[in-house]
Amino acid sequence: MGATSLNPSDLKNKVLPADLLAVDQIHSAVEGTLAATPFIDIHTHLFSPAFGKLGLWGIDELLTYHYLEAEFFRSSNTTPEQYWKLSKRERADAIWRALFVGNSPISESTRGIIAVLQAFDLPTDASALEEAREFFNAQSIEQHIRKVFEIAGVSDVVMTNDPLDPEEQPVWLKGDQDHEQFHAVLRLDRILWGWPKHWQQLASQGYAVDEKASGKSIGEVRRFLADWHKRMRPLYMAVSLTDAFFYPDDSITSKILGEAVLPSCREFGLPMSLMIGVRRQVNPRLRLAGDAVGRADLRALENLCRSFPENRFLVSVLSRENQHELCVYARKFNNMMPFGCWWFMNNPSIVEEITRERIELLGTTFIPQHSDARVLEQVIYKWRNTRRTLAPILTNAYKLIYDDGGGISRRHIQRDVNRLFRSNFENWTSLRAG
Ligand code: HDL
Ligand code: ZN
Repeated sequence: MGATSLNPSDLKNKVLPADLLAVDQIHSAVEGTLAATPFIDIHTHLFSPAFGKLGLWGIDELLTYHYLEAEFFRSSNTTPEQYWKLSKRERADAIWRALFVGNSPISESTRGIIAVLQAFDLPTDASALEEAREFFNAQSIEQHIRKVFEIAGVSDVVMTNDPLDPEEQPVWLKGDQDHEQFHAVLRLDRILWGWPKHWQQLASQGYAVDEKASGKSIGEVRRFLADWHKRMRPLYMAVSLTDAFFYPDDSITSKILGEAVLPSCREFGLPMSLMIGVRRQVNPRLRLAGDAVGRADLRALENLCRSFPENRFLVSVLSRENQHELCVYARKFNNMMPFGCWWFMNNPSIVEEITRERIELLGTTFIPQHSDARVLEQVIYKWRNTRRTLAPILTNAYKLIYDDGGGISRRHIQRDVNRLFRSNFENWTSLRAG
């Protein structure tokens, strides 16, 4: 190979001998970089304080998280019907007794509560919740948010905002809900798959739509999206889709997605987030905890990425069996960004498998995780788990470079962590466009 002069940017990226880490320095360099880099949490169900009671926090909300409710019914004789009759406080007490006093908190979700209590120096083995309740009740939400995000190592969280939610809509119509650490997303479930039940809500707001999404409906859905884009300034549009989702087909979902939502995403320069694979309400008695998972036909995603090359797709899939093909599709379509280990995937054993295959197939061109937090303090354990699981995986990836004759610097580890947990998202959205 002929001699080539290095230009300045090559030099910036070249690993100079003096920068090279020794193999035994890699793990601490990776751990230190993960700990010191604030992450962007690209999908949560958190709300900024302007949304009042929609923003959940504190021990009673933490314990009545639907992940824990599902586990509660496996360790208690309480039927769902009896449980739903209890107050929030009584539900939390019942869950604490069943899962933390009567059993060991070794599941992912129960251990998370232990981590949150420990983060605030609260007892993790109390027989009752009084001390924890007193602590959380004494917090002022703005300061508590700052403290929680600092402990969690998170700079920004992205919300899930439903313009047709009767509780949320008035807050947006009132205005001034801006918060520098909370960012909006235009979530479109009610429009994309809930059309039969929700089209009249658009009609009642003056959009000339009909049950079949015919006539002027597509144009009017675009006008609705333009109005809410202006109001919310969302970072992306989003929808959760079942394992049965396909595109294209003759459904209203396909029609509105292809003819209204994706063109509007292009018009406003927004990615479209597709979260695919839920099987809704397999056990309705459990309410929010009643959803399950199914393997989807990702040829739908293939068709969307190929048919809409100008659109950018953020994609998370819920079935473990879909993860590898999602990576392969990401290699075929650079307008698709895999993200997160969603919901039933967010367990160390599966996160490790998913993240290793993503690194092997995609390098750093994916977004490893989001928290999906519904209760503020959950970001503390969800991001602690991510850092704990990612450290050995990244360390191993770098050690393999050494085995094969290369090397790595602290600067490059920082570049990679920044790309994985910040700039892959920032560059796809207007987050830092100011
Ligand atoms: O559709 C979604 O955004 C899912 O994340 C659901 O909200 C689900 O109930 C959940 O909280 N998963 O973590
Ligand atoms: Zn979610």
